Amino acid sequence: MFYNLLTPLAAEWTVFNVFRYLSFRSMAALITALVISILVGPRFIAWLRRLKCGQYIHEDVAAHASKAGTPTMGGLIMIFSLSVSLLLWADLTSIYVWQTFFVCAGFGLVGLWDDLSKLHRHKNRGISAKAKFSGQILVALVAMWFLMDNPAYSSKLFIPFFKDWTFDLGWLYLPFGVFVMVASSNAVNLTDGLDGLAIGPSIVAALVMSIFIYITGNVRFADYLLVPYMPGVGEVTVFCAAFIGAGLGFLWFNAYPAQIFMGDVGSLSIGGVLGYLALLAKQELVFGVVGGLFVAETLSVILQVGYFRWTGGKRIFRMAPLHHHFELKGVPESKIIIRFWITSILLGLLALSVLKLR
Ligand code: 57M
Repeated sequence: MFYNLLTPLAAEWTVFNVFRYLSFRSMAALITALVISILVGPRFIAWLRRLKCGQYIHEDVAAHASKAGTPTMGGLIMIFSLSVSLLLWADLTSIYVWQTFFVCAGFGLVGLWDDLSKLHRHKNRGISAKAKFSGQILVALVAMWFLMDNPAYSSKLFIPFFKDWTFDLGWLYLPFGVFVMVASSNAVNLTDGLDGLAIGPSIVAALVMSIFIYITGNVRFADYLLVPYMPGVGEVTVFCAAFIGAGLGFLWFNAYPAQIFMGDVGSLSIGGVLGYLALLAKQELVFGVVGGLFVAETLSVILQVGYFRWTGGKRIFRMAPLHHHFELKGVPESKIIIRFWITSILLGLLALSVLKLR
């Protein structure tokens, strides 16, 4: 809004030129979203407590018993503060910003549907896996239509570390893109099982993606770093910054010991939008590195279930996803969380090294 209202005044008062700069607006968006979530958090948590929107806790991991009744659906704090911050600081004529917001809100709605139905049903049972999956695929298909409708769209995959290697998926890019978003959404959901475990690596991934998005939208940087240029995409940096601010604000309350969980409304929207950002920045494969922690958590479930069926009852891990394995081995929750964060920071740095190592 400030961009649209105030930059026209720059001809008379040069000070308003500052609203043109992506860097300035991104910082402001981050701080605004952070402050809003910290301000609304306590009221929202108290309101959820009054409504008795507490989390059902499984009996299998004893250490979690004390978490019973912790309010869930904290993802709504993030989506609210992100929305207000975007309204203030983004260029509201940017189609890319609206499309990215649609993906975030669309996946969020599927998650909210699940969260709300869990409240009304017995023992944490939300909507059916089929309904959840269909909702995710629907949102992802619309997102793919946004991408493929763009004249600057490319169905090529850029192979990290090899500047001349590309792989054209052609029409297969459509199912591939849907897969990236839906898998990412579910992977963040699986990871969201300890305080701050999902939001920390999500903030790191958003930070890395914001750098790639900024470069993709800047003709000089894109050319210099051999990244495909997409005019106008740079504005999504403001979205990423607001997302990071909202995530940090949520972490304020979700940090161990958590006062609130993000719920599916948080995990599905975060995962879905991170996948979309990777497609937008044409960093689909690099995203596998940035989100390596989410990949590892998902793989642990696939391996565990596969091995269990194959051997007729044996397990590789004490329990999947991976964080439960460490919990059951007696590693304290806060240690697992911080170690997973450190791993995700390392993976983020590794992904960024792709920029120059070609
Ligand atoms: C949701 N939800 C958390 C909270 C959060 C196929 C199978 C691997 C699926 C998996 C599963 O259901 N995963 C998806 C995980 C739950 O958190 C809520 O859910 C939202 C995210 N969707 O925002 O609202 C619990 O996680 C804990 N939590 C925190 N802090 C947080 O900030 O402590 C969450 C956020 C909360 C709280 O205790 O109640 C969850 O884990 O349920 N299923 C599992 O992960 C189960 N694993 C399992 O059955 N493994 C088997 C096979 C199937 C692979 C095996 O290894 O043999 C475990 N889930 C739990 N206990 N809770 C089993 C043990």
